[in-house]
Amino acid sequence: MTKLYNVAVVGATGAVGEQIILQLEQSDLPIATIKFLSSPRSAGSTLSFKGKPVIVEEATPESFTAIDIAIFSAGGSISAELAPEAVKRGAIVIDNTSHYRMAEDVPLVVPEVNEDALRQHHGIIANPNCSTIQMVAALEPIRQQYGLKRVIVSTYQAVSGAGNLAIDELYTQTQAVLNNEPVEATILPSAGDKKHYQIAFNAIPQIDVFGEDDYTYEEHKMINETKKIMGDASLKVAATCVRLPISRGHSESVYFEIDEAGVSAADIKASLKDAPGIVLQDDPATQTYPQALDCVDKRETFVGRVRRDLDEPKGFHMWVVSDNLLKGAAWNSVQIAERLVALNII
Ligand code: NAP
Ligand code: 3JN
Repeated sequence: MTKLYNVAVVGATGAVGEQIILQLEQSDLPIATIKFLSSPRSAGSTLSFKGKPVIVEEATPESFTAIDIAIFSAGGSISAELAPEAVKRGAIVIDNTSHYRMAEDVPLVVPEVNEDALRQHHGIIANPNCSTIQMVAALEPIRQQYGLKRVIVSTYQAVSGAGNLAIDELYTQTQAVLNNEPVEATILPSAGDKKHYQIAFNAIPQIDVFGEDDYTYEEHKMINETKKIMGDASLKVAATCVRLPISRGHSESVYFEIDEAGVSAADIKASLKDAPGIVLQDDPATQTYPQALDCVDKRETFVGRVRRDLDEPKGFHMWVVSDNLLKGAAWNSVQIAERLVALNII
């Protein structure tokens, strides 16, 4: 008989949590019961799952009694406090925050790239940062065929990556600008930082706060997580992360250098064409390339504008687009849960 699982979603009322619920509804995961958890602010409100109402509960250690799979997306401090409580009670945690990503005994997984790492888990599995996920998904088929030496990425990130309040801020500011009214900024670029800037009709080269080396944490996440997922500490990675007034869908300009010589852009496109989770959209003659607007609600990572660098024969450029709330967060998490079941790891 098929085993059924008791599933909890922590942060169910958030931008990522809402999408986790939708992905679970569409998933093949055999679910016995579902529990939606939040802070006391949303506890008592009603969400729905597969057409049935579910009352949101406050997340506490006891919430995880009899839970098999707990998907967390309520921020790092909540995962720090409650993920060990969930594990203690027998659950496998799939954590969307950065809290455990670089911990040695925690697998950091994008199934298309390093699914085998799931076998090494000790209760917690980390979901990488959204910008990292779509980039490594696109680079992996190329790396498998031609090796990978260096990556330089610039991101064009949607506001939904910063949560529901940031989406509200973009819409409110846009309306204010169009109505010729004063604009208020309280969330972006980073709710926790000292200054806030208008995102409407702007481009802000800061995502998360700055580290001591003048890179932002988002940039550090991309650099460190890419090396960990690809299992290559010597891979050279540099990142510049930028927020744009787009509600959903992260885009990335990715420059990469491969090991092998004599590889053409057509070869790179061929390795992407049938790669898992990748859709190649690349035809300059018909102005075909991935766009943020088209990726919304899709699980795949879209790649286009593949071309060889004009000066560096082992260097290539590509444009990588994905729904940051799906492959970047909710779908990758639910996909991990599905793979745990398929691989008999749970
Ligand atoms: P959001 O829209 O602001 O939602 C935050 C969620 O966390 C809400 O459900 C909120 O519940 C809940 N929460 C807040 N404080 C809590 C507490 N003390 N106990 C339990 N739940 C609490 O944020 P979001 O965009 O969904 O992001 C949530 C987290 O997911 C982020 O902090 C980040 O760590 C992670 N994330 C990961 C990625 C990725 O790249 N994989 C992308 C975006 C976000 P209330 O409704 O009660 O406030
Ligand atoms: O801003 C984005 O586009 C992605 C943001 C992700 C994020 C937001 C708040 C906290 C993270 C993350 O997943 O890295 C975190 C965090 O957990 O550190």
